[in-house]
Amino acid sequence: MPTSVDIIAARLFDAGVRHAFGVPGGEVLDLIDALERAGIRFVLARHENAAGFMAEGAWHATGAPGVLVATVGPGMANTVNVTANAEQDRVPLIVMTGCYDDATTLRYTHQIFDHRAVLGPLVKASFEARVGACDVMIDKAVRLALDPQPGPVHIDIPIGVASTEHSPARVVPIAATSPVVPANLTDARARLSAAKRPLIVAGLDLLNHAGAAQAVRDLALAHGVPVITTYKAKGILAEDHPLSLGGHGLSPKSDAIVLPLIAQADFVMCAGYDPIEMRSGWQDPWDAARAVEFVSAPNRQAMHAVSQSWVCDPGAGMTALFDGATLAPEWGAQIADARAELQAAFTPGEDWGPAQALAILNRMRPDDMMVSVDSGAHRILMSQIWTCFAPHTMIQSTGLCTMGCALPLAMGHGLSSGKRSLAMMGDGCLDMILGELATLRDTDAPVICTVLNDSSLSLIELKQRRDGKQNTGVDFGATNYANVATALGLKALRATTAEELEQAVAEALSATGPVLLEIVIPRRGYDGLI
Ligand SMILES: Cc1ncc(C[n+]2csc(CCOP(=O)(O)OP(=O)(O)O)c2C)c(N)n1
Repeated sequence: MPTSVDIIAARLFDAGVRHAFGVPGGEVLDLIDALERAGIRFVLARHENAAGFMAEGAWHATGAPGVLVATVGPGMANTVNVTANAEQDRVPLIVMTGCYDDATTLRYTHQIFDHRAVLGPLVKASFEARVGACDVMIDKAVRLALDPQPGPVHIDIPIGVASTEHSPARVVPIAATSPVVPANLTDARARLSAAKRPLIVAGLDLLNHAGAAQAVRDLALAHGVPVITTYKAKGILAEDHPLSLGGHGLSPKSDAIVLPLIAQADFVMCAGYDPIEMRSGWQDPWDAARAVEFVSAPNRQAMHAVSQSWVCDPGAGMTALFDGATLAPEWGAQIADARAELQAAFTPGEDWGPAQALAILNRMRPDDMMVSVDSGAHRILMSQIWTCFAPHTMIQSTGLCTMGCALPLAMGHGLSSGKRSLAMMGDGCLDMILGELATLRDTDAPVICTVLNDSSLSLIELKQRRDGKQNTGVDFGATNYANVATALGLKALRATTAEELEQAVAEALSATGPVLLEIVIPRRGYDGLI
């Protein structure tokens, strides 16, 4: 007879899960044991938050929900940031925490607080595992996490429930929902056909529906419609294509080029566009009368307005909208001009600094290499400089914008896909999760962990200086990250000039195991760049 955790583990395996990430405690040992028995490898991280990002990386690689395991009390408390991230960044993360049985909590208080109340506001649902219904619960958790817009689900597993044997209650899993083709498209179709300057604004919802990104790309190419994406949707149309205007959302410098263009569009089609990624400059970027949208979840935000909004698979919605369309866009040279302006705005100057470093990496890495990027000035610059040739090739925290995500994202991705990936971090971000370099060593994940070392929280320092405030709490002492990595037993490379970086990148790319690549850049190097 299986135990509760055997049932949970078997159902997660059926859902495609092959890795779970976390930090153990006595309260989750049964669960970890069951996961391993079911064929789900448990990966020990150094912090639960990083483990959650590894789980997200695994989801990006496989499409199966991410699984994070944390123990009672402090372990659970460490999951808050990554659970908030999963809510903001639409990640199907299943957070499983160990807890005490009801009878125990009536008198025992050590490490005990209400896990479900803590995570409640952040998750789609929080379950407590019950004997006799674990299969029903885990099926619900998987479906809720994945459909229709992904998000986190929490499961608290009391110790006594975990080890209780019982037979499964229900074998048939809950069916995934099928795409719905929207109706009432007559007016929008007429407006599309009459449009002279149509524009597609593509967002992250497109990535979560099978074939949707490809459908929108094919429509744009077939009808000659230019595409702007958010950072998460970068690569839906290869960014070297003449119709691609690249990814946007956080750079005032790039916004100054694309927002005026959007204002001139006479028909804006928002395809899976979720403004949770966008900075405040993206409030009302178009005239509502000239815009329509296809979204996974009802538009309850007030960042932008549209004349018609359909809740559906945005790929199916866009395909239905274009059905029978004959377009003759008349953008003239405007798109090519905007592309040239964007290119010029983010082409590095002569001086050694972050733009030059990122441009070298962008030029030398393989086109299909998955890259993750952390939060800070480096992320904004990289999102503008990096050329994505396909969707899902650049991952980052774009809703919550939390620090400390890039290395674990790349590790989870690399461990699941077996493919070499690149993590790009600021030094403040790496400092936050330095212990995960030990996880990188232990897992042997095929990751090049790159750190831009300028001894500063540059994004915040820039804002502080711009606002005329005193320099405080943003600069810190110099760390030699290559030495740290060497001490941990990792292969380490260090570059302080463009020439050294070219050599280091070539060496890092030819290695197979994990590498730490430290790039030393001057402080205040982001001035004027983003
Ligand atoms: C967990 C968390 N704490 C604080 C912030 C605010 N914040 C955003 S970017 C940033 C600086 C990041 O510094 P670094 O990693 O050195 O990157 P840089 O800005 O220098 O590129 C800070 C503190 C955040 N986004 N997340």
